[in-house]
Amino acid sequence: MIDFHYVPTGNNLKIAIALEELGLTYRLVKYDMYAGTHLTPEFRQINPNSKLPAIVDSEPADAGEPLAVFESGAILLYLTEKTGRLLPAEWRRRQEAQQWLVWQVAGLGPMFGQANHFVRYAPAGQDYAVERYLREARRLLEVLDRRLRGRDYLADEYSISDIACYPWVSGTRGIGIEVAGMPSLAAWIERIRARPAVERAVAAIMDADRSKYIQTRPSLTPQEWSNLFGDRLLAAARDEQ
Ligand SMILES: N[C@@H](CCC(=O)N[C@@H](CS)C(=O)NCC(=O)O)C(=O)O
Repeated sequence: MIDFHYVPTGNNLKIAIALEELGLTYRLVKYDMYAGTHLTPEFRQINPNSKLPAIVDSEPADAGEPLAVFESGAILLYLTEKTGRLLPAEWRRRQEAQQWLVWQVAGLGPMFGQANHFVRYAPAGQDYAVERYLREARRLLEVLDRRLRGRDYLADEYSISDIACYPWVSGTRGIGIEVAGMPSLAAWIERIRARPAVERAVAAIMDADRSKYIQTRPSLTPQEWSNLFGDRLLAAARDEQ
């Protein structure tokens, strides 16, 4: 049994998709970032970085104590190692899949995260930051489109690198980026969207609360702002609450 600690956002959808693709049994443990339910000492035992997703596997490979894993890329790698699936068996392709996975977690994820922050949450008037991150997000999409020309998947066969990229890339309209001019990317998005496991994953975690995380300029209470971006988040990193 795997406990899947999550909020209904893109980084978490990666893990839901992988769990569904792999047919693993999991239990959902939901958090509310606005209310700060992830900023507890108990959750820091699972993820010292206080971010979602995280998993706890009660049947790890060494048959030892339950094992907690955080960081979406590490969780995806953990699940492939556990099952021997979703990473190409062929050596050269596997290198490619791993490279695109790291590209997502180290590049596309943080850049889209900042684009999302400045478009949705920052006070109006931050034009330089908005333009900087949207331009970079668009550049990364162009890189993906070029990679996918003549290919169905990033490493030719469907793998965790596709799963890692899909959630952010399929939701760009919300921050004002259209993929219509990137035909290979648009076709790849539809190919993945149509997978039954992807549909099940979306149904499992992207519930009505999803809308909370894709609002533009939500009016946050001081407490919510503190939980999301302010002192309460910092205090959790210091283990002060
Ligand atoms: N690099 C992390 C990013 C995780 C992340 O930023 N998660 C967001 C939700 S999508 C979060 O937990 N935010 C809570 C917070 O910042 O307090 C990963 O890939 O797992």
